[in-house]
Amino acid sequence: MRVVLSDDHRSHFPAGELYDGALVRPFECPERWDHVVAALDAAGLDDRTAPGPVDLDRVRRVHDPVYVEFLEDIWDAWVAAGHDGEAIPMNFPVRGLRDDRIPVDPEGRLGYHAFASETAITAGTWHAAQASAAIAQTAQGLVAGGEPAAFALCRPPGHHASADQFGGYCFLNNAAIAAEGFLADGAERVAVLDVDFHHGNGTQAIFWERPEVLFASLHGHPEDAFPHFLGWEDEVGAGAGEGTTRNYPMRPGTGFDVWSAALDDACGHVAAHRPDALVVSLGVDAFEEDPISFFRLTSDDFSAVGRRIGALGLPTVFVMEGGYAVAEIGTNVANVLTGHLST
Ligand code: SP5
Ligand code: ZN
Repeated sequence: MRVVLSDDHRSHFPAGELYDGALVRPFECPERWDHVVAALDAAGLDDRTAPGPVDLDRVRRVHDPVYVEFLEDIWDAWVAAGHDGEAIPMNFPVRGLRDDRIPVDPEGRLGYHAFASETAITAGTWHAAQASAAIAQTAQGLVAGGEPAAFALCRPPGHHASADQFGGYCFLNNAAIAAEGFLADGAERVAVLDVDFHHGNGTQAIFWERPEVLFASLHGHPEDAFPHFLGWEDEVGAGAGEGTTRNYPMRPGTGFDVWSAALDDACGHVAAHRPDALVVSLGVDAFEEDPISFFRLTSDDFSAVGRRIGALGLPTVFVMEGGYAVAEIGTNVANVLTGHLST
């Protein structure tokens, strides 16, 4: 399997994540990438490719141009306004406030384009976010060109980012960018299967009314888990896209018996959609030892996840999302990929 990766992710590493009432070292840290690379080495997944330059025109098929411009210039605007610290959004156009005006002040712009406060923007964030999107684009291009599967080792992750909002450690929605890439390259239908512990709210919102893109997500129930305000089972899409969104919210303590039954059901919907390509939002935070999540998948279970996805027999791009048990993240990712290769 081709693996697309680059070192550019290191330019994004905020000093602080707002967590438990304090600024802590972010869970989404550069060593996650190092551990994945080491485990890919150990598993013999050594067919490495560097990404090409990011295609921002294609990024704008997913993201609002005003949002792309925001990501591009917010750090400089923040610094120019006299701020010393990292750019952290703090207030938002929620119930009772207006969202039809974009503020000029950087603090207001940050809040307008964010849905959560844990994620800081720093000097190197835009560089890393673009590089991460480029990795997804390159992996998608390889699979569109005939490779059976590719792994996009994206960092920062993407599935929480909507057309015009960041948060949940995500800025550009790499999986959605890959899915749109397949459509731009001639695919008629695409599926996005999101196995990250958290609901892929950004991806769901992006494809909500899109009949050609099936989105299916397995995740912690919104009554119990971030992002808290999306991911119920009754969310199935709207308009022409009604029926092409599927949600599998699950409760604290969920183990592989229940989780894999949901995966089977989701895979059934993927197969019924008859997609030309599959994008997997591959977070491994459903792992039993993940520090911020509550499912109970073991490292061996991740091999079975790869085999189940491989049984679909579809051209597949795996896009790295979350996973915060840093010591085991590599093993869990490699297990999915080698499980997939074994089919
Ligand atoms: C890509 C991805 O996995 N993003 C996840 C972002 C989660 N951010 C908020 C985490 C809040 C966690 N609260 C957990 C309490 C555990 N006791
Ligand atoms: Zn996650």
